[in-house]
Amino acid sequence: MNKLFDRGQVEQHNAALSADINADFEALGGMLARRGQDIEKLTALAQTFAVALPSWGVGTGGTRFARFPGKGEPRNVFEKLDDCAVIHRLTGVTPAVSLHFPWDKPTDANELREYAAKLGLGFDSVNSNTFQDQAGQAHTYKYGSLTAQDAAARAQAVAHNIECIEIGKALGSKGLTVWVGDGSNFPGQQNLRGALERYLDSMRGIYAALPEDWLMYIEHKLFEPAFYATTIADWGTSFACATELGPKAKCLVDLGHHAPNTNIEMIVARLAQFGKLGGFHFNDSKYGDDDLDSGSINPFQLFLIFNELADASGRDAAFKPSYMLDQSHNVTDPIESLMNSAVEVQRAFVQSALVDRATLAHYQGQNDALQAAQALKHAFRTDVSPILAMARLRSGAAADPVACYRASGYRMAQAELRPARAGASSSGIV
Ligand code: AOS
Ligand code: ZN
Ligand code: ZN
Ligand code: ZN
Repeated sequence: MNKLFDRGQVEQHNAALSADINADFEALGGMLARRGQDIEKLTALAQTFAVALPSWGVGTGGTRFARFPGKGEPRNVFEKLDDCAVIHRLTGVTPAVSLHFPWDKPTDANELREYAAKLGLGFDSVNSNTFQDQAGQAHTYKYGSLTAQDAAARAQAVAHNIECIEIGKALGSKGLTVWVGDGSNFPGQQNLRGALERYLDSMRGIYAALPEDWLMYIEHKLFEPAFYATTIADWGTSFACATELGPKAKCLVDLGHHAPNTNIEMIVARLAQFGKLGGFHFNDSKYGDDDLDSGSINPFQLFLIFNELADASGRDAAFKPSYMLDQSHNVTDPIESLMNSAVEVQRAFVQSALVDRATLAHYQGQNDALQAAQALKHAFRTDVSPILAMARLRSGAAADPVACYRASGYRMAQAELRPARAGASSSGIV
């Protein structure tokens, strides 16, 4: 597949744009220098940024109503990796892929690992799936998985998670993300405390199977598919469970998994303060778990989250939560959406580095609310696009990833190579 993105093609694209990028970079560099900021340092910082790709994100998503397949969708895990490699080739910021089992279960983990390595990709944390039944499965998850009343269903869910760890070990992953849809749809349907006790009991079994250098990420979500009470609904429950389980258990924040208007950056600050912030599923949303492209609805919120992360890194250099995209692309080419989204998250990261923390602290100390807010806005309003483009040029990625991708004809070529299957559908659940 990489034939479409050989060196020559990207180099040609970059050559055509580099004079403009250099000019913009110089102009921004001059402006930042007057503010006491070094554009070279910021560009080097931008080049350190990485965010993992969700294997399920490269297929077209859907809703509970319908899924409208796109052209040339990947049909298996190898083709998903091919698409992820294109994203990394053109953005330079997505070197790892997060797999979801059993959707991506390899017949031969070594073969998959080698295939990924040849594409220049590694594997991020692996995800278990006990939110749907698989063909031939002995016990149903209709009434829950890790919290099910049925001990056999719980044992099956625990065993599946342990199997995910085993596959992940063979692939070189270092973490397991556990999101369960368990909960209830009616008041009285479940004993609320009993469900959480069963969850903890199941999670202890999974935790015991974690290798020394692995982390377990607990992903909470307010509602859906359980519409009355979700067992792991909020960061408080997630924090309590991670604390109960031990140091290898951390909390994962998916940006779409909160009640509307929740102050997510404050959750980030709290979890970081108590050493339990494990990582993120980046996306954007207007109403619920919309899984829209990162930065497409509320880029200021994304910036404020990164502002908290910059504060946390300033306090502890070892602080390094894991970053991943978790999105559903229903009306766009998933490769384009993922490229844009990775760049939007990188943008927020660089903008947060522009915040003059001493000035901010000064205004905070003076209770100068107006100027403190302006200190943040000043950074947020700065267009760092030339820094991002220069970082890509220097990393050998594409100056304008979407333009380069469109010019390549990759999607149309895949449409030929990967004809749609009748009734084709990927999960559509994200
Ligand atoms: C579900 O809403 C979550 O965001 C999970 O991260 C899930 O495992 C993933 O989106 C794939 O469905
Ligand atoms: Zn998620
Ligand atoms: Zn989501
Ligand atoms: Zn979600």
